[in-house]
Amino acid sequence: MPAQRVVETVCGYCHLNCGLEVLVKDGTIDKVRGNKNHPVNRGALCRKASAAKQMVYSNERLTHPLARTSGGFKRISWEEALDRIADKLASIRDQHGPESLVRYSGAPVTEENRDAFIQFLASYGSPNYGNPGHLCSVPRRLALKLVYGARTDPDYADTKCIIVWGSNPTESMRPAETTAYGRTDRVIQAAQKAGARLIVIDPRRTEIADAADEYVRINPGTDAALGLAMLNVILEEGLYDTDFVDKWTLGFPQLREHVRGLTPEWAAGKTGIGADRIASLARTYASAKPAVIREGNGLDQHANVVDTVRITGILTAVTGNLDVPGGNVFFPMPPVARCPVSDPGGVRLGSERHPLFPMAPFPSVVDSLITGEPYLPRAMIVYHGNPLLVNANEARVRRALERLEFLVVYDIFMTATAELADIVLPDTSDFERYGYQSYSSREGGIVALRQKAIDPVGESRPVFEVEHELAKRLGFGDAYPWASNEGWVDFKMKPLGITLEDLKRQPIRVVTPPLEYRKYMKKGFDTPSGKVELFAGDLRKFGYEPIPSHREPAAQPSPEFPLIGTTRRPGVFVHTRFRNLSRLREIEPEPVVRVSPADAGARGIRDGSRVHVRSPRGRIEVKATVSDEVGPGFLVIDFGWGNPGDGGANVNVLTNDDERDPYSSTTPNRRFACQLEVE
Ligand SMILES: Nc1nc2c(c(=O)[nH]1)N[C@H]1C(S)=C(S)[C@@H](COP(=O)(O)OP(=O)(O)OC[C@H]3O[C@@H](n4cnc5c(=O)[nH]c(N)nc54)[C@H](O)[C@@H]3O)O[C@H]1N2
Ligand SMILES: Nc1nc2c(c(=O)[nH]1)N[C@H]1C(S)=C(S)[C@@H](COP(=O)(O)OP(=O)(O)OC[C@H]3O[C@@H](n4cnc5c(=O)[nH]c(N)nc54)[C@H](O)[C@@H]3O)O[C@H]1N2
Ligand code: SF4
Ligand SMILES: [Mo]
Repeated sequence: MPAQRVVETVCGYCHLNCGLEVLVKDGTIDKVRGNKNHPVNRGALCRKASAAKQMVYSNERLTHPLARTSGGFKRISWEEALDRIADKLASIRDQHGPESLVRYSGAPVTEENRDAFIQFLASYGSPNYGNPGHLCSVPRRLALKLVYGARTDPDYADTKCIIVWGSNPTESMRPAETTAYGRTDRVIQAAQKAGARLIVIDPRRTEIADAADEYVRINPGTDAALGLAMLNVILEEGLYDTDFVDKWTLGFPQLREHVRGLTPEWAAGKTGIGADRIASLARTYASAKPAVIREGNGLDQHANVVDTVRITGILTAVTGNLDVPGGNVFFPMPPVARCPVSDPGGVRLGSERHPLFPMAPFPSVVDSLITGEPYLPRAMIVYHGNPLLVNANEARVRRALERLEFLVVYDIFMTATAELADIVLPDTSDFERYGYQSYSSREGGIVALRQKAIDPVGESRPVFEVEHELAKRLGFGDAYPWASNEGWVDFKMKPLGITLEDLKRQPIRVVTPPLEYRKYMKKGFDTPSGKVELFAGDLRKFGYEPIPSHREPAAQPSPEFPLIGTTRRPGVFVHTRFRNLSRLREIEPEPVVRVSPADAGARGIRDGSRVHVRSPRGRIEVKATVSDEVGPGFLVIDFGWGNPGDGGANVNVLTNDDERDPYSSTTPNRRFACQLEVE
């Protein structure tokens, strides 16, 4: 009889971290299915996870360390790889100082990824920790922290009105940042069925826009103008919550003065939305009580993101929708342990220009590599990320990465970034190692165990074991707080009073008291004044304005580049991943530019034509799809292509990294001027 077992675990392919059951037969994965007991997906399985077996056993997996030689990459042993990395990092530290090492990890889709090499970097002595955070969540979190102390998530269950603002939850499956509501692809529909009005604000008419009661097409990067004009209507017409504003906000008179002239007529020309429509949107949102705003990643990837989300946060607060049932709520999260690193000192790259950003923004790392100011980074460890393809202006990022003395890439597949590396390390997949995931919910903060279901494929090794091996070689292994992924889980669980063994017995646990509303009544808000800061006076110290504003995006149509391009995230993939899985590739075989019938007609472009898109930064070739999802004057191009062997063009060849958000260094990856041409 073959040995069979079912391993309860957590998917790590995207931020949802759904619960899975893995059927293991004779030590290999036989089948993956959704776990009915998991609070996120309740048994559902998406197309990506149903291709999990193909991913794990792909013959393109990295199965042993590789070193660059003049004749291409050559196989080396782990001993040699670890020794070479440690020797090089030791000599760089001695010659140039520890801050010359930069850590980049990808989107923190798992908590291993979030923590990977953080402890290592600080123990080594470098403050230069980064990821694509400047394009993803971190600017939104920073904005909401400035207004009311922390991020909120929508409390959909009892709401009357939902604004999906720059989010595409049908594809991203992400109706919030961390909250487990049940089957996430259905939460919003369920609220709608229960009577909530759904409004979607997006430059592209997405699937959820089609399902909405109201779709508002907006010119990308102009949401701050829309939000300010909504505030103008709400304040002028007295539609705000006077009691909350009086007791719990700071700077209402200044805000009122600030938005006085910012009328719907003022915003109409900027946003492309009619003035009447803006006024009615403001009235609908302010009078439907309670109401939620789901601020999504569509707001992040613009050069005015922080002020934009400060404005949406202010809308939530002044309408009395903050931390109330059916509003935007501070959900409880598990208080897991933080890495015990202390501040290693040194000047973090980008900190002079972006003093409030909690890490080294990648565009600032690129600047330093190009200019040598304030100093030249020498080495980079890339874990679970693909910085060459995902950052704006691929050509400049490539030039920057080529200036590194030493690049280590630790992935499960060969990537465009890994092709530039000196050493490539093979990681285990999510099914081959331990980890855990935190979630919030109405019932309380939740942790769930990611279990090792099978032995590592090839010679792949999990991250915390590798970190520890390097720490030992560099002389700081003794004090290291864990030596393996298992040790790391135990460490993180300590404040909860549980261990990995406890989690194995009960892999999904609610570990905090249930959600409470209006917590500010007891403890105020986590801002300098303890109130919601409509006017954040402390920002002056850092050279920022206390009240958020709209800034016109730099990319505007011109005779040479008359169109505005933005990007789409194809839901069957995750960023640059999975193009090598035939099951998914059948659904989305190649990157596409969506173009309006008017712009296609004017250029003689038909559905399926091969076209070139040209911007001031470069040119790519893609297939055209003629669609009224897109308004005239705009293009939507698929993001995530460009890895070796995928045959598709990277849209970030076209994007621009000159314009930056002053707080977060965010580049406008979702707005660039371009032209569409047939050969
Ligand atoms: N124009 C444009 N640019 C964008 C975006 C956009 O929408 N438009 N989106 C932005 C956003 S929101 C984000 S978050 C970033 C994403 O940026 P990244 O996170 O850097 O990109 P990914 O493609 O997710 O890279 C993840 C890498 O991890 C590898 N990987 C997968 N599983 C494992 C594992 O278990 N271990 C290890 N070691 N590696 C693994 C994959 O093979 C892949 O190479 O891109 C940003 N850039
Ligand atoms: N299948 C799948 N799931 C994923 C990912 C993936 O790559 N694939 N990526 C994960 C990651 S890292 C993230 S960050 C989340 C993101 O998940 P969400 O926050 O839901 O964001 P997106 O799915 O990128 O959708 C953003 C929407 O904003 C729109 N948009 C672009 N610019 C603007 C603008 O200026 N204003 C407004 N109002 N809208 C704008 C876009 O057209 C798009 O429809 O998804 C996660 N989940
Ligand atoms: S939605 Fe994301 S986390 Fe859930 S099964 Fe699919 S890829 Fe995995
Ligand atoms: Mo992201």
